[in-house]
Amino acid sequence: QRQPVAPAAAEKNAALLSEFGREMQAGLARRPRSISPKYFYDAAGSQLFDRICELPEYYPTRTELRILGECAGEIAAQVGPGAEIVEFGAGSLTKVRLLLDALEAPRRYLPIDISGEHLAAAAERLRADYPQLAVQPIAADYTMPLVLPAPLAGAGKRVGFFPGSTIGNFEPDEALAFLQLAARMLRGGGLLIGVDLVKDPGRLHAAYNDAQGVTAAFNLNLLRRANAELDANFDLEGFAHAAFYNAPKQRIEMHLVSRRDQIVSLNGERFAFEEGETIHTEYSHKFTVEGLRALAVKAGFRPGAVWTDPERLFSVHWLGA
Ligand code: AVI
Repeated sequence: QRQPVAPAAAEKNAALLSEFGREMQAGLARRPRSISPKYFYDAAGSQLFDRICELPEYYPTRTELRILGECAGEIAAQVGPGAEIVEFGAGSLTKVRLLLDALEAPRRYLPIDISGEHLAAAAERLRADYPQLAVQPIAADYTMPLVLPAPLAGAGKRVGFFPGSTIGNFEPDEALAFLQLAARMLRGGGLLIGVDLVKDPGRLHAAYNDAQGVTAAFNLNLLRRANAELDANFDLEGFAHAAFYNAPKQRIEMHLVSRRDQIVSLNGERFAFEEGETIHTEYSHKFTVEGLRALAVKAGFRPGAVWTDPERLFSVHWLGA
């Protein structure tokens, strides 16, 4: 049960809270309880995610890198010379290096990421390694409309890069909205997108329930972050990581499950949890090749080549804009 606070105090508190605080408060108040996966990625969460990418059970990262490496020649032929690469949610700018190494004389790289400081530092390192490339970081939320700088004179195609199957973390309507935005931004060029494929549920279950418990720590980090940044008192031992494959919806669902009846306070508000009650923290949608292509058509793209690994675990698509 949500215990109301006096309206004046609630208003003042809401004004003082960060976006994370407001969303956490609203997420705990609604049923079913939920919070956006974007709040996983503070410094500790980003480090845990990097560890997930190295786990033996978590196949997406290494499989995508393998596809990008092995199909680099064909991808480069599709993209053409002098391209301008726009990366959505660029992070540490690591995967793009594989692409840059394969392409013929890429002209400019425009990485977009919400975390401006981290992006600026990563851009500096990239400049040092690719002195011929113009690197122009853009600190912004890439799910919002934004105006890109005008193309450089004589540049080739404008090509979006969206690896890692991050599209799977969006709700279906958000995924369509993002692709529509990208199609408009990249008109005349294309999008290179990495997408995790529907597969044996056992394989998916293992990838999100690793033996070392890193994914569990990643999920629970959300509560640790709430304790550190918001005035919250989650008992991390009082919640368990749960991840399962929802076959009809073609998605992994991650939740935090209350291990017992308990009351948590956040910014002066008290939230009662019954044993077994959950907070939904992430969807990770999986796609068929045909399903992704159909979604891309709906968004205004012309699907082109698709590259996969021999086990068909993961796919990289060229979508003409
Ligand atoms: C970032 N994203 C594509 C990852 C995924 O697989 O959905 C996040 C993740 N969640 C748990 N493990 C990895």
